[in-house]
Amino acid sequence: MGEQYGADQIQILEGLEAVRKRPGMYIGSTSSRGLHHLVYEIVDNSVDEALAGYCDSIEVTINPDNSITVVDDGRGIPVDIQKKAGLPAVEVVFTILHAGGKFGNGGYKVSGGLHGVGASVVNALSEWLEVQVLHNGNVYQQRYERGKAVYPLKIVGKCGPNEHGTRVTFLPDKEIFEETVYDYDTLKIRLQETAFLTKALKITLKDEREEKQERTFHYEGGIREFVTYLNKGKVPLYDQVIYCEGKRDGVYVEVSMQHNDSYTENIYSFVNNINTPEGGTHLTGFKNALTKTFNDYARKNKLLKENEASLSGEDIREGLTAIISVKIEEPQFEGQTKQKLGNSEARTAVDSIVSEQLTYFLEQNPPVAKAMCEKSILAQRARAAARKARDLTRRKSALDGMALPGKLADCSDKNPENCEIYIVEGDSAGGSAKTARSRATQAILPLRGKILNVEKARLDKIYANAEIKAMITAFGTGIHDDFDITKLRYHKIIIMTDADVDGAHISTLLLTFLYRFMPELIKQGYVYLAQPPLYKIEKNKRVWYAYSDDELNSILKEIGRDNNNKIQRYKGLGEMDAEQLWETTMDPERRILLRVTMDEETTSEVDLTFTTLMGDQVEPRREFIEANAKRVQNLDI
Ligand code: TSJ
Repeated sequence: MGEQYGADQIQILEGLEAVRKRPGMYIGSTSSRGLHHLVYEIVDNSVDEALAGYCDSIEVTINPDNSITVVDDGRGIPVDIQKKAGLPAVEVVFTILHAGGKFGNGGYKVSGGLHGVGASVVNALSEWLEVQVLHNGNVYQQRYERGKAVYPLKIVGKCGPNEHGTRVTFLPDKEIFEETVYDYDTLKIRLQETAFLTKALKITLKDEREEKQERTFHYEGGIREFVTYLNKGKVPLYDQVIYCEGKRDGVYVEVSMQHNDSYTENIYSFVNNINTPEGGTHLTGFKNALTKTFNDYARKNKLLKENEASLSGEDIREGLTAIISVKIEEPQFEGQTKQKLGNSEARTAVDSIVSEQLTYFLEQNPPVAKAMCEKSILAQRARAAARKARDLTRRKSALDGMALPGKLADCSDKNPENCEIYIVEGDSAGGSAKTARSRATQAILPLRGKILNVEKARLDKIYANAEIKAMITAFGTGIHDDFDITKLRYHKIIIMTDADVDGAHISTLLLTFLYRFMPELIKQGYVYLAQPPLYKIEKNKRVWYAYSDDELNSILKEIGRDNNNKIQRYKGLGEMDAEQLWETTMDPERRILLRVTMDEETTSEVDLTFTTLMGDQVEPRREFIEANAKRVQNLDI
């Protein structure tokens, strides 16, 4: 150490030491999620450079040792000495903990969401990190280990006089992260989303580990293509993707939308490329503008008669896929999780830009306006019918004191925390489950026949469906505006279906219903999938169960593969007697449950998971099941 370490340097080390002591404070968690967050933190800097207009392409590589390399063709992080710190700017970027957004000037910053903490945090949490900057014909380089510079910034070579850019490689520290293996698909989803949101930016993802793969995302149409992508596998109501763009009061606004023939609304909002699942002023501005503009147009053009009621926002948004993307210099986030945009100028900017441009679009495209109007009017009628049905059941339950469905075998314990409900496919499996269960805490609800696909049915039909009504009354929470999670009667809702393709399909239908109508149940972790075994192996009167082919093979390897074991392949729950069902799938001491979770940061992909599976076109559905079979098995336990 010695004298060259002044007060500034000591402060630097203390800053990064704090990050290593409490990493969760800076990147949310040290799980797989935090690990992937490191990549986004670095890539976001290159995206900022693209938004400033100086970078066209970004390349992200997962190296064989699970280190990550990010290269861009931007101006290169400045290398000149920054007066205040007395260090090259690039060294400041990597070694001084920033509040964020202080470095550089003007422009929109991708930071500002929950984290957005920057390069120094990534550096502090990496075993080592190397940066190279191409600038003025020189290649500058510096290396850090656990946040500390190994040598001062130096020139290691020459480059062309017009070459420029930044390259960063880092290896996440195994002392910090519980998981240090990168998942290609997780990075792919996020980078694709970033490419959609940053028109014309080219992003390449390469996997250089054993299973080599590579994808490039490059969308000249930006969020227009995002909407087309989200509507893939559905039937659009008209060909055009409606697009509005403009700038007002320092807010840059982009909106794209297109209806499909389904009944659900898929709107995603972003601020500076960060997903805002809780919406905020930008989303409110959009909804206001759409409702008002559309009703005005419909009245003016006699699509709605004078004596007819105006269309509600919900009616107009039925089957709508839309992206709202705003860029703003100083976003203010509100709400419990600080994910809701609060800037009021974003509301007025989106409202005025969408109102003006949508009015023009509708006037130019009367057939589109007509199709939208007809769909909205049908939605309005279905909503009225559904309201009537709901009022009726509400009144009924008030009179009867909440009649539980007849098929439900309820548990005796009345404390929801102790209680679980098994939703079981088919009457015969339901019968075994009723015999097998632990009566005090386990309730069984058998479901008969096909489960309604809520993606393909209007509200009135959904409320009239017997299986759906049974679930709603059994859960006790109510639905829609009446939903109240504190009334939930079971803290585990367990879907139990056959371990085959049909069973998986039924699970998906049930999950789709829960996701669309009671998303809080999933968000708060109350929903589970039971895991029945695939095989039973018997040898010398001893029994083993295997839940996968891998497990079967390892059991056979252990006990010896010979003619004396009788292996039974379970085709369905119905093949197990009550005792077997209890032992393998229902006994809380021995069973495996998969908790269903959703990643809020890439909500659009969760949605796609459900809609692709449920959509009309068969081909994308099969593609999806094949591509995700592996992942579905890896759901959190
Ligand atoms: F910060 C970082 F290390 F995470 C990082 C930054 C990582 C990578 C892969 C790229 C970058 C980065 C930074 N790419 N481009 C830039 N640009 C600047 O830092 C920059 C360059 C010039 C000027 C200027 O005003 O001349 C300003 C800035 C912010």
